[in-house]
Amino acid sequence: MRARWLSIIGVLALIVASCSNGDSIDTTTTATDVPTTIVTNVTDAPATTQPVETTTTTEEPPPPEAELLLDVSVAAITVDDDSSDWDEVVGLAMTLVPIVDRADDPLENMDVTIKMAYDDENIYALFAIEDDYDWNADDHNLSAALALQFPVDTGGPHMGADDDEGENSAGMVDIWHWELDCAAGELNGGGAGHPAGEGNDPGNDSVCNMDDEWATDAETREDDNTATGENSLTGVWWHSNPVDGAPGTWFFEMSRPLQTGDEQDVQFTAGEPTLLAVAYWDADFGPEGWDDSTHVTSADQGWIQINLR
Ligand SMILES: [Ca+2]
Ligand SMILES: [Ca+2]
Ligand SMILES: [Ca+2]
Ligand SMILES: [Ca+2]
Repeated sequence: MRARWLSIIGVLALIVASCSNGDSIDTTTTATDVPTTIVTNVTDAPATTQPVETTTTTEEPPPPEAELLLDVSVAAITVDDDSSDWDEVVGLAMTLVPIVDRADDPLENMDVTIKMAYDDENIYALFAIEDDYDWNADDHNLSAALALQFPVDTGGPHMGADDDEGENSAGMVDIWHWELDCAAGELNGGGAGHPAGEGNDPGNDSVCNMDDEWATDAETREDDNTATGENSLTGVWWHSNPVDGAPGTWFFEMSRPLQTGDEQDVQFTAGEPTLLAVAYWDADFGPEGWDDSTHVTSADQGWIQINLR
């Protein structure tokens, strides 16, 4: 499963790199018009029946970095199939947009709320996206899929590649990459004690496919497979209305130690900001489910700056 996603990360990396450089968006990698940015902070749980209140900002393209802010505060979070522990956590609500525009593909903007929190040991994330329920136990392309990316070196100018071919690396990103091979409510990831797969790469969750990865450019995306790699990234997913095709909200709840000591991971420290980009694959993005290029992302709107208070 590793190779087929290379092009996705490459495109996302290129888009982020392009935005971070302050250049206009490369029309070879995104023909999608960037819509007006829709961002708001919300405190309600994402599953609420209340519509998310939105505020419309400028029609100008946002400047690179720091336009999207997500405050991360201390909270008591348990990774399970319950989001009530996030009720008091302020989130970032935004619209993810298709990274490519192919007229024959049913890609649409999608609304997401991202929350993060931490305690003495761990960082936590809750990704809640409005999308109908599709899950297939035998083919994860017919289910939802998710990726979170964090640049490992936030002091660098950007991550990914700085050329259209994606060959010149401009820095490493840490990737939490989740394709849904296990059912709702099950504990996914290395923290669930799943054995490594694919040549025993330690970052590869061979059971549920919640992998701890890294990338430096479009052609280099791997599981965290050093001998000293720390890959206890753990998560549980569920849906508010798990009936085939029924509208509702997908929830992805995740945690990982703040400090892993793994050079292929971002390290989180209170008081120090870092950056985030997210991507989501919808099973309805193609007749046989999503494919490499069919996804929505935050990258066109620049990095999300996450601030551990
Ligand atoms: Ca929970
Ligand atoms: Ca859908
Ligand atoms: Ca790792
Ligand atoms: Ca990693």
